[in-house]
Parts: sequence; C-alpha cells; structure tokens
Amino acid sequence: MHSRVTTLLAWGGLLGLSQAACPFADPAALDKRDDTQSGDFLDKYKVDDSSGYLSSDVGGPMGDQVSLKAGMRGSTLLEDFIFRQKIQHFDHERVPERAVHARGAGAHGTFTSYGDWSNLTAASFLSAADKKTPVFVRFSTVAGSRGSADTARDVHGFATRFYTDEGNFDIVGNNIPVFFIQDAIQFPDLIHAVKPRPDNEIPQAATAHDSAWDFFSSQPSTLHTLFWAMAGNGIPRSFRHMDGFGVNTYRLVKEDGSSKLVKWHWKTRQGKASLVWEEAQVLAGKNADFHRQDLWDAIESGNGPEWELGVQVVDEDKALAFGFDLLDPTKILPEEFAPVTKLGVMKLDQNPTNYFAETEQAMFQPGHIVRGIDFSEDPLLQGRLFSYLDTQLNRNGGPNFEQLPINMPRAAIHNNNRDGAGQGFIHKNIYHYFPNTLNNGFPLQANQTTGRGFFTAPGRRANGELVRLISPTFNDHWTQPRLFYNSLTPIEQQFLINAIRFETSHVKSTTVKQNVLAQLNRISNDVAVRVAAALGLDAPAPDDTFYHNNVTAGVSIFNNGTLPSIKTLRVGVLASTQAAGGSSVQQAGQVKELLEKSGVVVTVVGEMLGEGVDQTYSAADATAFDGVLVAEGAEGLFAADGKASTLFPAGRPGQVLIDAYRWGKPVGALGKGEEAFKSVGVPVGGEGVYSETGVEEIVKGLEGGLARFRFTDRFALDG
Ligand code: HDD
Repeated sequence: MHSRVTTLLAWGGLLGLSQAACPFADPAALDKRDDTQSGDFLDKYKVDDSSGYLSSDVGGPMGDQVSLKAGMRGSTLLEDFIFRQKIQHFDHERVPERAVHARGAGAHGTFTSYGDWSNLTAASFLSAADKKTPVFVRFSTVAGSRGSADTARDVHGFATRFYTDEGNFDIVGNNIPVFFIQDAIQFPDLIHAVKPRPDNEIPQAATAHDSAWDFFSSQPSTLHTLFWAMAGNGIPRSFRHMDGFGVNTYRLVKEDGSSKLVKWHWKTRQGKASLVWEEAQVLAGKNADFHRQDLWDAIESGNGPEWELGVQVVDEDKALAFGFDLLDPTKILPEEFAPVTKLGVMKLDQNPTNYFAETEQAMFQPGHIVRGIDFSEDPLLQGRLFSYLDTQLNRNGGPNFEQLPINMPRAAIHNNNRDGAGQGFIHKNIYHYFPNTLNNGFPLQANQTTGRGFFTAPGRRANGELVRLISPTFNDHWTQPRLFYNSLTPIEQQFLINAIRFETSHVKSTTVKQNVLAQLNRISNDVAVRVAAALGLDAPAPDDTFYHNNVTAGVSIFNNGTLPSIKTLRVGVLASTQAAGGSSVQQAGQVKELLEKSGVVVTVVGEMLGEGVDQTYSAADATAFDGVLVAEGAEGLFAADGKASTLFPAGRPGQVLIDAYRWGKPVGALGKGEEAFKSVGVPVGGEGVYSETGVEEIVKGLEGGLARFRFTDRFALDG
C-alpha cells in the first residue's frame, strides 16, 4: 500500500472513518478483492461516524455550526470557509436523475451457478457448480420522475450487475419480455410521447394521456409491450413477484468460438402476482414507497427474494425459423419453441447502506459484457450500447464513473485511460500508451490463450448495402399481441380491457381514440368492441386476416395456481381495544402468533395504540394487507352509520374490510366478527371469505386464501 495512503488511513482511523474514507485510495488493493458475499466488497468504502469530531472536507476538525459574522448582528463573511464548503456541497448534492427509470430501488445479493456451463459459454461466472458472484440489482419504473409513486402502471426495470471475476456483466432488462420500438432511433420519440406534457408537466408517471396513445396507435410496434403493460405486469404486487427479461437477443460464446443466440430470463421464486388497478391507484397516494418498502422489509426480515437465471438458446441459423425475427425486440420467443434452461439462482439479501452512493450511482450498461457473452445485431440493442454510456457521462459529469465503488469491478483494472474529472486512481506507469517497450509492454494485450481476453463471436457476419430501413422481417405487429391476449385467463383479459378503457378515457382527441380502436381491431375485434363500448364510439368491422387462436404457456399471471410461499405476505387483524374487556385484542394476538409461524407479517388494528395493537383505524388501509381478518368483538365498529367511534374517521374499519374484499383479497371473521361482513356487504360463505369460531381453523383458511392470493370471481366480466 502506498505510504501516503497509509497516512490517510491513519488519520481516517483517528477521525472515526472506516478503512478508507477515500474510495479510490488503492487500486492495487482492488486486485485482491476475492470476496463473493453480497455487497461485502463495499465495506472498505464505508464511513463510520460512530465516533470522532465533525471535520471539514479537507480534514480540519470544526466547531460551532454557526456562520462567521462581522459583529453579532453583522453580515456573514466571505472568508467563512466552513460555511462556504458546507453550502456549496449541499448545492451540488444532486446529480441528474435518470432520463428514464428515474424511480427505483436496489439491493445486493449473490448469484450461484447451478453447474459448469462451458457447453454454452466461456463466461467465468458460469464455469462451475456453486460458483458464487456478488450482484447488485436495481428495480424501477420507467416514466415517473425520482419522487413518483411506485405503483404507477408502467413497464418495470430489472437491471442486474454481476461483479464477476472477469469484470462486470450487466443484464439491463425489464419485467416485460418485449419492447415498444424496434430501432433505438425512435427511443426519444417514445419517451417524449409518454412523459408529461412539455408545457405543464402533467401527468406524472402515467400513460393515460393523448400523446402516449397517439404514439402507440401511430407506431404499431408498441402494441405488444402495451398489452403486457396493460395486463398485470404493469402493476406487480411487488418487485419480488415479477419475472425479469433481458429483452434483446444476445449471444453466448464458447471457448472454441462457436456461438448461439440467447434470450435472458429471470424466473421469480416468489411466484408471479399483481395488484388490481384501483388498489394501485390508492397506493400511489397512501404509500408511494410501496415497492421499495416491500423489498427492503423482505430483506431485513431475512426473506430476501430469489430468481433463477435462465436462457433460451437458439442456433445461429435459426433466427428466422419461428415465423418472426429473433433480432426484433418486440417479439417473445415462445417457450414452446425453446425451453428456458436454468443456469443458476440469485438471492438478494443485503440492503444498501446509502441510497445515493449505491442505488443512485449504479450506472448499468447493456454494453457491460464479459468474455463468453456477445451482442446481437438487434437494432434496439445496438443503439442502447451508445445511449447508456453517454447518459452516464451526463449523470456523473466525467468519464471516471466506473471508479465509483458501486460501479467498480472486482477484477483488476490496468489500462492507459487517464485523467478526467474525478480521477481517483494514482497511476504509477508513466508510459501510458500501447505498444510500449519502456514499461516492458505492460499492460499486455490479453487474447484467448493468454489473459483470457474478451473476444467477439467469430460467427458474427456483417455484409450488405448501407440502408436506412427496418427489416421487412420485423413487419408483423399484431400476431404476438394476440398470442399474449389469447393466453390470458378471462379475468386477466377483462383487467387488460379495463386498463385500456381507463387510459383511453383520459384521451381527449377522437382521432387518437379511433386510431387506437383501428389498431386494437387488428389484434382482436373483441377487444376493439369492448373498448369502443366504453368510449362511446363504433368499433371497426372484424378483420379476419389478422386473427389466430394460438396460445403460449407462461405469460399469464393468474393462471399459475397458488403462490409457492406466503412468507412476508401481510395480514391486518381488525380488533377492538374498547370492546369485550380486551378479549378482542387478545384473540388478535393469538391469530398473530399462529400466522407469524408461517412467516406472515401481521398488523393488529385497534381504535388506539397500546399493548397488542400495532396500528390505528385512522391509519389502517386495505392496501397495506394481502388479507384481512375481523376478530370477535370488533363487529360493533362496522356500524352502517359509520359513527362507531370518534377515534377514527367515519367508516374506516368498514372501508378496510370492503376494499380488501373488492380487490379480491382473502377475508375472514372469528365468531361474532362475522357480523362485520353483513354490515359492509361481504357475502358470507363466498370463495375466499372465511368464518370460523376457532383461531386455528381461521388461520388455516386464511393461509390457504393468501396462497391463492386473489379471488377473481369478485370482479365483473363484460356481458
Ligand atoms: Fe433503457 C435506463 C431497460 C431500451 C436508454 N433502461 C434503463 C434502465 C433499465 C432499462 C432497466 C434502468 C437501469 C438502472 O436501474 O439504472 N431500456 C431497458 C430495456 C430496453 C431499453 C429492457 C429495451 C430492450 N433504453 C432503451 C433504449 C434506449 C435506452 C432503446 C436509448 C436508445 N435506458 C436508456 C438510458 C437510461 C436507461 C437513457 C437512463 C438511465 C440510464 O440509462 O442509466 O440510457
């Protein structure tokens, strides 16, 4: 270690800083980062303020945090360097938010390979069974700004960085396997159309407006992704309950240079689940942090989420073999054509220590690939390779953002890149050019036999005339949205139609609405007719040239039976602190004890906080629970006149219960608690409505209901 650095570290210790206050203190030390535990490699950068004195940015201990003035009542002096530094730093605390995906939450974890996948790729992180690689994942929504609500209907980002021993590999994907456009040059148009209006910056984090649907209906490549977003994928129950996809086609390259085309998949182990739209809207006001809170809490409680990484593998010469072009990012590769081979599992088990340093400064790039992985010619991916690098320069203000701790690879960095704003490395090599003899040729060029150098798949071919065209093999925009729609359950189809009705009802232009109907009609006359009915417009006549009855497995959220686990799901037990001599709260406590054995998170709600009561009716809401139970003795709070107590706004307990029911959640009642059902109109004996006198019985019923998650028979189907 350099001696100056040692001195710095000694001072750091004195001032209560952990190992290295300066993140870039010793690049050589980075060579030795062989740890594989989630996020642990960041420990050396962490600052511990549990002791020491306040100091300025240049290390001088500071006294009173009061500005220096010319006399007791005089002006503040320019000479006050303590004031200047503090205010200046504050003034520069923000970096530009991401142009898209500004709202997000991240977590650390570990990826474990299931085996030696050298039959598919030379990537080192997939080279042995049980090989572990630290990962950082950031989930996000696309359209909203950094402070927008988590539950806005949107495509959700699912970006994963693998800190492999041969450099960083990022899968910058989404929870929807397709994208809106086929050529990156259209990305600014898409985002301009979707984002708020340029004059009044309305609406925030929403596509329910004219310009979005104008673009969607004028650019039919958007339809497939739009259908996924209008279905439950646009409003997942949590980040944990959604799959992820790399979207673009990539290549896996073997040691011998042979390559195959692949699609990346993240398959959730929590099961897929979505909210219902009204609930998501209410949540946007009640708890804008719903998804980040859920992820954080799950990890803190030791129930970090898991996903299996899979690939669909296709021979290089089969890119056009399935009736569409594998280079077209608006198409899924149905699993019937190519099954998903599961390569390993990722578990997220460590929350960030500092949101800005880690989550906000994580700068992902589809261009971060490692040996054994290569790009495809997908024109969307090709454009992304420029945009992410470029946007990181803008966000960080200089070219050294890869040196930020969260972006720094675990592998050693030796190259001749120098200087630039925020340069943190102190390079010793004065012969910083290649080739050189004066530094004995170092750093050397790696190749396949020495240094495990990155290599472009030799199978890639480029030929043809220069054209500014989209390939005719990308031209079909309607077959796959219909495939998606056909593969949903009737209630999911209804939700999708309801979502389109909601969005297009906000559209003012009749021309846009008619264009939407024309495009929908190419997917399904049924959809067009049902949307048109709500808009008070005529649907176009059916056009059989577009229709087919094919279906594909695995795209439905509601067709997957029960959730694999009910751990971390949340139940609200509605009790009464005042009624029944405390027995209501006591009974709620018994329910809580039993449910917690299954990992369910229970909140006992009462009129006032106190022994055994976690939340008041003033603050309780059905959005906070996946299931609701009424304890005996609480039934009096559900009086139809809503005036049961002055301790909460009129009607709150009933609202919690009826909302839970209306949104399809399991509800239960113990003994006389059942009277609450009658007060608010919950049909006793319906599916997912449990009434029991014994605590064990009701808990059993409710647990079954939580695993079912939503009871969709409570929602109306058209005609
Ligand atoms: Fe993108 C961010 C996913 C197309 C340009 N994108 C971004 C993030 C995700 C995606 C998950 C957030 C990463 C993070 O958490 O920091 N983007 C996708 C997917 C696409 C896609 C799955 C289609 C396959 N993106 C796409 C195109 C372009 C961009 C075609 C531009 C030509 N995306 C960006 C960006 C962002 C970004 C402007 C904003 C912040 C950032 O990159 O780091 O460069």
